[in-house]
Amino acid sequence: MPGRALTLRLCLYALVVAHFSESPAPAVDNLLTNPAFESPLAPCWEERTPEDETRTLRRVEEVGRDGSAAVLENLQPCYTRLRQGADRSIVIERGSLVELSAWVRSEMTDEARITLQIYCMDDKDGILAQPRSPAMSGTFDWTRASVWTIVPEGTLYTMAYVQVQEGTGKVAFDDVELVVRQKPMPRPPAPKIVLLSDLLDDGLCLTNLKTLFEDGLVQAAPDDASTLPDASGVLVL
Ligand SMILES: [Ca+2]
Repeated sequence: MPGRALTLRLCLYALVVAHFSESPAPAVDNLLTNPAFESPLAPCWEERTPEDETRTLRRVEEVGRDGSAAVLENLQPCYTRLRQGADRSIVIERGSLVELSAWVRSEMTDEARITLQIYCMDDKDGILAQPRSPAMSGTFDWTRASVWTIVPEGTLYTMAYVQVQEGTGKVAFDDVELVVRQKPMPRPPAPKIVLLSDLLDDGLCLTNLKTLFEDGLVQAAPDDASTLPDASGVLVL
């Protein structure tokens, strides 16, 4: 009965489509603590620029996109920064593609530059990457801001900043997220390059060849042809 078979196939197809369309998107872990500011700022959120006569940095209840928000106020034009991660607690696999995002509402003057910033730091607290989101200014309602980066080789820990530079007025941040959008892509093996040579191991030429061809460089004696069959190239020096 072809009609019945077709009906069964269509039912099966509908079940499969329903299964996949109803499956929730995979959860993405937010690497930040207290991202919605529903708890006191300290100890996770740190005033990178302490309060003084030019600025305040505070958690304010019932002004957030939901619940509380972090509110940075420039009483005078200055650089006001709130951060998380200087304690080296945020460790992300190198080569990962990450996004820092937040919802922002502003009552700042037009001179203000409101940004999010990611810092990727090495084991000596050196900066390996420090991308910022496009700057926003003036007065606007809740708007999502974000910045992306690939965590560089050598990164030990990562920090997240919400900040405003110059201008006066208040800016509120809520629902900050630092998430891995894509794990590192495996690198394809380097093409095999056979080096038929008696170059010295500590010579500059050999050092440069190793940098250029990485693990693909295979050294062989000048008269050794056994490594050639699967090679992508041969150097005779
Ligand atoms: Ca909130």
